[in-house]
Amino acid sequence: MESVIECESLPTNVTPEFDRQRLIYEETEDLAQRIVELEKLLSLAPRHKGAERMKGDYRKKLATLKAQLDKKRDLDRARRSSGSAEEGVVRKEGAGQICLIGITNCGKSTLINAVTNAEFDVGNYPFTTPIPTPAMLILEDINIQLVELPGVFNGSHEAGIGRQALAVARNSDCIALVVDLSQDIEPQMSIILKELDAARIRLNKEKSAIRIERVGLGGHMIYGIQNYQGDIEEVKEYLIARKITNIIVRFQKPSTFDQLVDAMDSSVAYVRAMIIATKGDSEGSETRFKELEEKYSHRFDIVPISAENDENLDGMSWSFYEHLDILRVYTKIPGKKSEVKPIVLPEGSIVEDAARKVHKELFVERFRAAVILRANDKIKRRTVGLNYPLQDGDILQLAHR
Ligand SMILES: Nc1nc2c(ncn2[C@@H]2O[C@H](COP(=O)(O)OP(=O)(O)O)[C@@H](O)[C@H]2O)c(=O)[nH]1
Ligand SMILES: [Mg+2]
Repeated sequence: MESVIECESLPTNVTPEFDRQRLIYEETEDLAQRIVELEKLLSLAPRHKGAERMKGDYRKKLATLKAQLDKKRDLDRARRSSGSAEEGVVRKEGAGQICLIGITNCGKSTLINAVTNAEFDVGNYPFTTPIPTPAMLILEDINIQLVELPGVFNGSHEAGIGRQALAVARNSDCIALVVDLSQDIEPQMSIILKELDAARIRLNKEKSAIRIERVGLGGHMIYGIQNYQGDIEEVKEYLIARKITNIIVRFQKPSTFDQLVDAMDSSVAYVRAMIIATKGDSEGSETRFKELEEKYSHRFDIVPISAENDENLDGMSWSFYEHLDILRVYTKIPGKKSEVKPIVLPEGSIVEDAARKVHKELFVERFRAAVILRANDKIKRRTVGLNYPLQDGDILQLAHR
Protein backbone atom coordinates (compact mmCIF):
# COMPACT_ATOMS: atom_id res chain seq x y z
CA MET A 1 0.00 0.00 0.00
CA GLU A 2 2.74 2.33 0.95
CA SER A 3 4.63 1.79 -2.28
CA VAL A 4 1.48 2.62 -4.27
CA ILE A 5 1.37 6.03 -2.65
CA GLU A 6 5.06 6.49 -3.18
CA CYS A 7 4.81 5.48 -6.81
CA GLU A 8 2.03 7.94 -7.37
CA SER A 9 4.27 10.84 -6.60
CA LEU A 10 7.27 9.33 -8.26
CA PRO A 11 8.57 11.51 -11.10
CA THR A 12 10.08 9.75 -14.07
CA ASN A 13 13.36 11.59 -14.28
CA VAL A 14 15.21 10.06 -11.35
CA THR A 15 18.76 8.69 -11.44
CA PRO A 16 19.43 4.93 -11.60
CA GLU A 17 21.16 5.31 -8.24
CA PHE A 18 17.97 6.72 -6.78
CA ASP A 19 15.95 3.87 -8.25
CA ARG A 20 18.30 1.26 -6.80
CA GLN A 21 18.18 2.92 -3.43
CA ARG A 22 14.39 3.08 -3.61
CA LEU A 23 14.27 -0.68 -4.07
CA ILE A 24 16.65 -1.20 -1.18
CA TYR A 25 14.55 1.06 1.01
CA GLU A 26 11.31 -0.63 0.08
CA GLU A 27 12.67 -4.05 0.79
CA THR A 28 14.21 -3.20 4.13
CA GLU A 29 12.02 -4.38 6.97
CA ASP A 30 13.98 -3.51 10.05
CA LEU A 31 12.61 -0.20 11.25
CA ALA A 32 15.91 1.44 12.20
CA GLN A 33 17.61 0.33 8.99
CA ARG A 34 14.60 1.48 6.97
CA ILE A 35 15.10 4.96 8.35
CA VAL A 36 18.77 4.91 7.33
CA GLU A 37 17.84 3.76 3.82
CA LEU A 38 15.13 6.38 3.48
CA GLU A 39 17.53 9.11 4.53
CA LYS A 40 19.97 7.88 1.90
CA LEU A 41 17.17 7.87 -0.63
CA LEU A 42 16.24 11.44 0.16
CA SER A 43 19.82 12.53 -0.29
CA LEU A 44 19.79 10.98 -3.75
CA ALA A 45 16.50 12.61 -4.76
CA PRO A 46 16.58 15.02 -7.70
CA ARG A 47 16.84 18.69 -6.79
CA HIS A 48 14.50 20.03 -9.44
CA LYS A 49 11.09 21.42 -8.68
CA GLY A 50 9.18 18.51 -10.16
CA ALA A 51 10.52 16.26 -7.41
CA GLU A 52 9.29 18.46 -4.55
CA ARG A 53 6.05 16.61 -4.02
CA MET A 54 7.74 13.25 -3.98
CA LYS A 55 10.36 14.49 -1.52
CA GLY A 56 7.61 15.92 0.66
CA ASP A 57 5.94 12.50 0.77
CA TYR A 58 9.19 10.80 1.66
CA ARG A 59 9.91 13.33 4.39
CA LYS A 60 6.49 12.70 5.92
CA LYS A 61 7.18 9.00 5.70
CA LEU A 62 10.53 9.54 7.40
CA ALA A 63 8.88 11.41 10.26
CA THR A 64 6.35 8.60 10.70
CA LEU A 65 9.06 5.97 10.72
CA LYS A 66 11.06 7.89 13.29
CA ALA A 67 8.01 8.23 15.51
CA GLN A 68 7.38 4.51 15.17
CA LEU A 69 10.96 3.79 16.14
CA ASP A 70 10.76 5.99 19.22
CA LYS A 71 7.58 4.30 20.28
CA LYS A 72 9.06 0.89 19.72
CA ARG A 73 12.12 1.77 21.75
CA ASP A 74 9.97 3.01 24.62
CA LEU A 75 7.94 -0.16 24.49
CA ASP A 76 11.06 -2.30 24.40
CA ARG A 77 12.44 -0.43 27.36
CA ALA A 78 9.22 -0.90 29.31
CA ARG A 79 9.11 -4.53 28.32
CA ARG A 80 12.73 -5.02 29.29
CA SER A 81 12.24 -3.61 32.74
CA SER A 82 8.97 -5.45 33.27
CA GLY A 83 10.39 -8.46 31.47
CA SER A 84 13.25 -8.63 33.86
CA ALA A 85 10.86 -8.09 36.71
CA GLU A 86 8.87 -10.96 35.30
CA GLU A 87 11.84 -13.07 35.99
CA GLY A 88 11.69 -11.48 39.41
CA VAL A 89 14.57 -9.11 39.01
CA VAL A 90 14.63 -6.19 41.23
CA ARG A 91 18.27 -7.10 41.53
CA LYS A 92 18.77 -8.55 44.98
CA GLU A 93 21.25 -6.79 47.19
CA GLY A 94 22.22 -7.26 50.80
CA ALA A 95 21.54 -10.26 52.97
CA GLY A 96 17.98 -10.78 51.77
CA GLN A 97 15.02 -9.21 50.05
CA ILE A 98 11.64 -8.43 51.61
CA CYS A 99 8.73 -7.36 49.41
CA LEU A 100 6.03 -5.14 50.81
CA ILE A 101 2.61 -5.77 49.38
CA GLY A 102 -0.64 -4.08 50.34
CA ILE A 103 -3.44 -1.95 48.99
CA THR A 104 -2.61 1.56 47.90
CA ASN A 105 -2.08 4.08 50.74
CA CYS A 106 -1.69 1.42 53.40
CA GLY A 107 1.57 3.05 54.52
CA LYS A 108 4.29 1.10 52.69
CA SER A 109 6.34 4.11 51.57
CA THR A 110 6.04 5.78 54.95
CA LEU A 111 7.37 2.78 56.81
CA ILE A 112 10.23 2.29 54.34
CA ASN A 113 11.17 5.95 54.68
CA ALA A 114 11.09 5.57 58.45
CA VAL A 115 13.64 2.74 58.58
CA THR A 116 15.87 3.52 55.58
CA ASN A 117 17.28 6.68 54.13
CA ALA A 118 14.93 6.39 51.15
CA GLU A 119 12.66 9.27 50.36
CA PHE A 120 9.76 7.62 48.62
CA ASP A 121 6.82 9.82 47.75
CA VAL A 122 4.13 9.56 50.35
CA GLY A 123 0.73 10.42 49.05
CA ASN A 124 -2.82 10.57 50.07
CA TYR A 125 -3.68 9.64 46.54
CA PRO A 126 -3.69 6.19 44.96
CA PHE A 127 -0.66 4.50 43.38
CA THR A 128 2.03 6.91 44.50
CA THR A 129 4.64 4.19 43.95
CA PRO A 130 3.94 2.76 40.49
CA ILE A 131 6.82 0.29 40.04
CA PRO A 132 8.66 -2.07 42.41
CA THR A 133 11.13 0.19 44.18
CA PRO A 134 13.97 -0.98 46.43
CA ALA A 135 15.51 0.65 49.50
CA MET A 136 18.17 -0.60 51.89
CA LEU A 137 17.54 -1.21 55.57
CA ILE A 138 20.76 -1.23 57.55
CA LEU A 139 20.38 -3.47 60.55
CA GLU A 140 23.44 -3.55 62.80
CA ASP A 141 26.02 -5.02 60.46
CA ILE A 142 23.89 -6.31 57.60
CA ASN A 143 21.72 -4.84 54.88
CA ILE A 144 18.21 -5.96 54.13
CA GLN A 145 16.62 -4.91 50.88
CA LEU A 146 13.04 -3.71 51.17
CA VAL A 147 11.02 -3.52 47.96
CA GLU A 148 7.81 -1.57 47.80
CA LEU A 149 5.40 -3.09 45.31
CA PRO A 150 2.70 -1.00 43.66
CA GLY A 151 -0.65 -1.24 45.47
CA VAL A 152 -2.59 -4.44 44.85
CA PHE A 153 -6.19 -4.35 43.77
CA ASN A 154 -8.76 -6.87 42.66
CA GLY A 155 -7.47 -8.38 39.44
CA SER A 156 -4.03 -6.78 39.65
CA HIS A 157 -2.39 -10.09 38.77
CA GLU A 158 -3.86 -9.69 35.30
CA ALA A 159 -2.72 -6.11 34.76
CA GLY A 160 0.80 -5.25 33.60
CA ILE A 161 2.19 -3.52 36.66
CA GLY A 162 0.41 -5.93 38.97
CA ARG A 163 1.81 -8.93 37.19
CA GLN A 164 5.25 -7.44 37.32
CA ALA A 165 4.89 -6.74 41.04
CA LEU A 166 3.75 -10.25 41.77
CA ALA A 167 6.63 -11.63 39.73
CA VAL A 168 9.00 -9.73 41.97
CA ALA A 169 7.17 -11.05 45.02
CA ARG A 170 7.45 -14.66 43.94
CA ASN A 171 11.21 -14.35 43.66
CA SER A 172 11.58 -12.54 46.96
CA ASP A 173 12.96 -14.04 50.17
CA CYS A 174 9.96 -12.94 52.20
CA ILE A 175 6.68 -11.19 51.51
CA ALA A 176 5.41 -8.69 54.07
CA LEU A 177 1.66 -8.25 53.80
CA VAL A 178 1.03 -4.67 54.80
CA VAL A 179 -2.35 -4.10 56.41
CA ASP A 180 -3.67 -0.62 57.27
CA LEU A 181 -5.24 -0.60 60.74
CA SER A 182 -7.10 2.62 60.03
CA GLN A 183 -9.51 0.74 57.78
CA ASP A 184 -11.32 -2.60 57.74
CA ILE A 185 -8.82 -5.39 57.58
CA GLU A 186 -10.82 -8.14 55.94
CA PRO A 187 -11.23 -6.48 52.52
CA GLN A 188 -7.49 -5.78 52.51
CA MET A 189 -6.44 -9.27 53.49
CA SER A 190 -8.83 -10.79 51.03
CA ILE A 191 -7.47 -8.77 48.09
CA ILE A 192 -3.84 -9.42 49.02
CA LEU A 193 -4.33 -13.14 49.57
CA LYS A 194 -6.46 -13.55 46.47
CA GLU A 195 -3.97 -11.81 44.22
CA LEU A 196 -0.99 -13.72 45.58
CA ASP A 197 -2.89 -16.94 45.27
CA ALA A 198 -3.86 -16.17 41.67
CA ALA A 199 -0.19 -15.55 40.94
CA ARG A 200 0.50 -19.06 42.31
CA ILE A 201 2.44 -17.76 45.27
CA ARG A 202 1.91 -19.84 48.41
CA LEU A 203 2.71 -18.26 51.74
CA ASN A 204 4.37 -20.02 54.64
CA LYS A 205 3.65 -23.40 53.12
CA GLU A 206 6.25 -26.04 53.06
CA LYS A 207 7.39 -27.05 49.66
CA SER A 208 8.72 -30.30 50.98
CA ALA A 209 5.45 -31.65 52.34
CA ILE A 210 4.91 -33.63 49.14
CA ARG A 211 7.66 -34.88 46.87
CA ILE A 212 6.81 -35.64 43.27
CA GLU A 213 8.96 -37.59 40.88
CA ARG A 214 7.96 -38.21 37.29
CA VAL A 215 9.15 -41.62 36.14
CA GLY A 216 9.05 -43.65 32.93
CA LEU A 217 7.22 -46.66 34.28
CA GLY A 218 5.91 -48.28 37.44
CA GLY A 219 2.41 -46.80 37.56
CA HIS A 220 1.19 -44.76 40.51
CA MET A 221 3.62 -45.25 43.37
CA ILE A 222 2.20 -43.53 46.41
CA TYR A 223 4.05 -43.46 49.72
CA GLY A 224 3.22 -42.00 53.12
CA ILE A 225 -0.51 -41.99 52.49
CA GLN A 226 -1.06 -41.82 56.27
CA ASN A 227 0.13 -38.19 55.99
CA TYR A 228 -2.58 -37.40 53.47
CA GLN A 229 -5.89 -35.89 54.55
CA GLY A 230 -7.99 -38.08 52.34
CA ASP A 231 -7.73 -41.53 50.83
CA ILE A 232 -5.52 -43.08 48.24
CA GLU A 233 -8.39 -43.49 45.78
CA GLU A 234 -8.79 -39.74 45.65
CA VAL A 235 -5.11 -39.35 44.79
CA LYS A 236 -5.29 -42.02 42.11
CA GLU A 237 -8.41 -40.51 40.60
CA TYR A 238 -6.71 -37.16 40.42
CA LEU A 239 -3.65 -38.65 38.72
CA ILE A 240 -5.87 -40.46 36.21
CA ALA A 241 -7.83 -37.27 35.54
CA ARG A 242 -4.52 -35.55 34.80
CA LYS A 243 -3.60 -38.46 32.53
CA ILE A 244 -0.48 -39.26 34.54
CA THR A 245 0.35 -42.93 34.33
CA ASN A 246 3.77 -43.14 35.97
CA ILE A 247 4.70 -41.15 39.02
CA ILE A 248 6.11 -41.35 42.53
CA VAL A 249 4.19 -39.30 45.11
CA ARG A 250 5.64 -39.10 48.60
CA PHE A 251 3.55 -37.51 51.34
CA GLN A 252 6.39 -36.59 53.66
CA LYS A 253 4.40 -34.38 56.00
CA PRO A 254 0.71 -33.90 56.74
CA SER A 255 -0.82 -32.57 53.55
CA THR A 256 -4.09 -31.76 51.83
CA PHE A 257 -5.53 -32.19 48.36
CA ASP A 258 -4.74 -28.54 47.52
CA GLN A 259 -1.11 -29.13 48.43
CA LEU A 260 -1.08 -32.14 46.14
CA VAL A 261 -2.38 -30.01 43.27
CA ASP A 262 0.31 -27.38 44.01
CA ALA A 263 3.05 -29.98 44.26
CA MET A 264 2.17 -31.22 40.79
CA ASP A 265 2.47 -27.68 39.45
CA SER A 266 6.03 -26.51 38.93
CA SER A 267 4.91 -22.89 38.49
CA VAL A 268 3.87 -22.62 42.14
CA ALA A 269 6.26 -20.60 44.30
CA TYR A 270 6.57 -21.04 48.07
CA VAL A 271 7.54 -17.86 49.88
CA ARG A 272 7.96 -16.95 53.53
CA ALA A 273 5.50 -14.32 54.69
CA MET A 274 4.55 -12.08 57.61
CA ILE A 275 2.09 -9.28 58.31
CA ILE A 276 2.96 -5.68 59.11
CA ALA A 277 -0.02 -3.86 60.60
CA THR A 278 0.42 -0.12 59.98
CA LYS A 279 -1.04 3.08 61.42
CA GLY A 280 -1.34 1.66 64.92
CA ASP A 281 -1.93 5.23 66.09
CA SER A 282 -5.22 5.61 64.24
CA GLU A 283 -8.66 5.40 65.75
CA GLY A 284 -10.06 1.90 66.07
CA SER A 285 -6.67 0.36 65.29
CA GLU A 286 -6.62 -1.70 68.49
CA THR A 287 -9.88 -3.45 67.70
CA ARG A 288 -8.79 -4.11 64.16
CA PHE A 289 -5.45 -5.44 65.32
CA LYS A 290 -7.25 -7.91 67.61
CA GLU A 291 -9.38 -9.04 64.72
CA LEU A 292 -6.29 -9.47 62.57
CA GLU A 293 -4.65 -11.59 65.25
CA GLU A 294 -7.72 -13.74 65.75
CA LYS A 295 -8.04 -14.47 62.08
CA TYR A 296 -4.46 -14.69 60.90
CA SER A 297 -1.97 -15.26 63.71
CA HIS A 298 -2.10 -19.02 63.11
CA ARG A 299 -0.69 -18.43 59.62
CA PHE A 300 1.50 -15.34 60.00
CA ASP A 301 3.58 -13.47 62.53
CA ILE A 302 1.91 -10.09 62.88
CA VAL A 303 3.90 -6.98 63.72
CA PRO A 304 1.99 -3.82 64.62
CA ILE A 305 3.67 -0.46 64.00
CA SER A 306 3.04 3.23 63.78
CA ALA A 307 5.44 4.97 61.45
CA GLU A 308 3.88 8.26 62.46
CA ASN A 309 4.68 7.75 66.16
CA ASP A 310 7.85 5.78 65.59
CA GLU A 311 6.38 2.78 67.39
CA ASN A 312 7.91 -0.69 67.10
CA LEU A 313 9.97 0.13 64.01
CA ASP A 314 12.97 -1.65 65.55
CA GLY A 315 10.79 -4.64 66.33
CA MET A 316 9.65 -4.66 62.72
CA SER A 317 13.21 -4.50 61.41
CA TRP A 318 14.30 -7.45 63.53
CA SER A 319 11.21 -9.31 62.50
CA PHE A 320 12.26 -8.80 58.87
CA TYR A 321 15.63 -10.25 59.79
CA GLU A 322 14.10 -13.27 61.48
CA HIS A 323 11.92 -13.98 58.47
CA LEU A 324 14.93 -14.18 56.19
CA ASP A 325 16.07 -17.34 57.99
CA ILE A 326 19.70 -16.39 57.84
CA LEU A 327 22.57 -16.36 60.29
CA ARG A 328 25.67 -14.24 60.65
CA VAL A 329 29.13 -15.62 61.21
CA TYR A 330 32.22 -13.52 61.95
CA THR A 331 35.55 -14.91 60.87
CA LYS A 332 38.59 -14.32 63.01
CA ILE A 333 42.31 -14.75 62.71
CA PRO A 334 43.86 -15.94 66.02
CA GLY A 335 45.34 -13.04 67.94
CA LYS A 336 43.31 -10.47 66.00
CA LYS A 337 39.86 -9.02 66.38
CA SER A 338 37.05 -10.74 64.50
CA GLU A 339 35.83 -9.30 61.23
CA VAL A 340 33.31 -6.53 61.57
CA LYS A 341 31.32 -7.61 58.53
CA PRO A 342 29.68 -11.01 58.93
CA ILE A 343 29.34 -13.75 56.37
CA VAL A 344 25.62 -14.25 55.84
CA LEU A 345 24.44 -17.83 55.41
CA PRO A 346 21.09 -19.61 55.33
CA GLU A 347 19.92 -20.96 58.67
CA GLY A 348 21.07 -24.51 59.16
CA SER A 349 24.45 -23.89 57.55
CA ILE A 350 27.52 -25.74 58.82
CA VAL A 351 31.20 -24.80 59.22
CA GLU A 352 31.93 -26.10 55.73
CA ASP A 353 29.44 -23.63 54.20
CA ALA A 354 31.23 -20.77 55.89
CA ALA A 355 34.62 -22.13 54.89
CA ARG A 356 33.59 -22.41 51.27
CA LYS A 357 32.39 -18.86 51.30
CA VAL A 358 35.65 -17.56 52.70
CA HIS A 359 38.21 -19.70 50.93
CA LYS A 360 36.43 -21.29 47.98
CA GLU A 361 37.19 -24.96 47.29
CA LEU A 362 40.80 -25.34 48.18
CA PHE A 363 40.26 -24.77 51.84
CA VAL A 364 37.96 -27.69 52.47
CA GLU A 365 40.63 -30.11 51.27
CA ARG A 366 43.25 -28.49 53.45
CA PHE A 367 40.97 -27.97 56.45
CA ARG A 368 42.53 -28.75 59.78
CA ALA A 369 40.19 -27.44 62.44
CA ALA A 370 37.69 -24.78 63.25
CA VAL A 371 37.18 -22.99 66.52
CA ILE A 372 33.86 -21.42 67.35
CA LEU A 373 33.68 -18.67 69.94
CA ARG A 374 30.31 -18.05 71.56
CA ALA A 375 30.50 -15.29 74.12
CA ASN A 376 27.06 -15.94 75.61
CA ASP A 377 27.33 -19.70 75.75
CA LYS A 378 28.34 -21.96 78.64
CA ILE A 379 31.07 -23.36 76.43
CA LYS A 380 32.73 -20.24 75.14
CA ARG A 381 35.23 -21.94 72.88
CA ARG A 382 34.81 -25.17 71.05
CA THR A 383 36.90 -26.95 68.47
CA VAL A 384 34.69 -28.37 65.78
CA GLY A 385 34.74 -30.12 62.41
CA LEU A 386 33.39 -29.17 59.01
CA ASN A 387 29.94 -30.59 59.74
CA TYR A 388 29.32 -28.55 62.86
CA PRO A 389 26.11 -26.46 62.70
CA LEU A 390 26.55 -22.71 62.97
CA GLN A 391 24.55 -20.24 65.05
CA ASP A 392 23.77 -16.60 64.47
CA GLY A 393 26.59 -14.52 65.93
CA ASP A 394 29.25 -17.25 65.90
CA ILE A 395 32.85 -16.13 65.73
CA LEU A 396 34.75 -18.61 63.61
CA GLN A 397 38.46 -19.33 63.39
CA LEU A 398 39.47 -21.55 60.53
CA ALA A 399 42.80 -23.30 60.48
CA HIS A 400 44.21 -25.06 57.42
CA ARG A 401 47.35 -26.85 56.39
N1 LIG B 1 -1.90 7.96 61.06
C1 LIG B 1 -0.96 7.41 60.32
N2 LIG B 1 -0.93 7.65 59.00
C2 LIG B 1 0.04 7.07 58.25
C3 LIG B 1 1.01 6.23 58.85
N3 LIG B 1 1.81 5.78 57.87
C4 LIG B 1 1.37 6.34 56.72
N4 LIG B 1 0.29 7.13 56.93
C5 LIG B 1 -0.43 7.91 55.91
O1 LIG B 1 -1.02 7.07 54.96
C6 LIG B 1 -1.00 7.68 53.67
C7 LIG B 1 -0.40 6.77 52.64
O2 LIG B 1 0.93 6.51 52.95
P1 LIG B 1 1.97 5.88 51.93
O3 LIG B 1 3.17 5.54 52.70
O4 LIG B 1 2.15 6.75 50.74
O5 LIG B 1 1.20 4.55 51.48
P2 LIG B 1 1.57 3.50 50.31
O6 LIG B 1 0.68 3.81 49.16
O7 LIG B 1 1.26 2.19 50.91
O8 LIG B 1 3.02 3.67 50.00
C8 LIG B 1 -0.23 8.98 53.84
O9 LIG B 1 -1.14 10.03 53.94
C9 LIG B 1 0.53 8.79 55.14
O10 LIG B 1 0.75 10.00 55.80
C10 LIG B 1 0.96 6.01 60.27
O11 LIG B 1 1.76 5.29 60.89
N5 LIG B 1 -0.05 6.62 60.94
MG1 LIG C 1 3.91 4.09 48.17
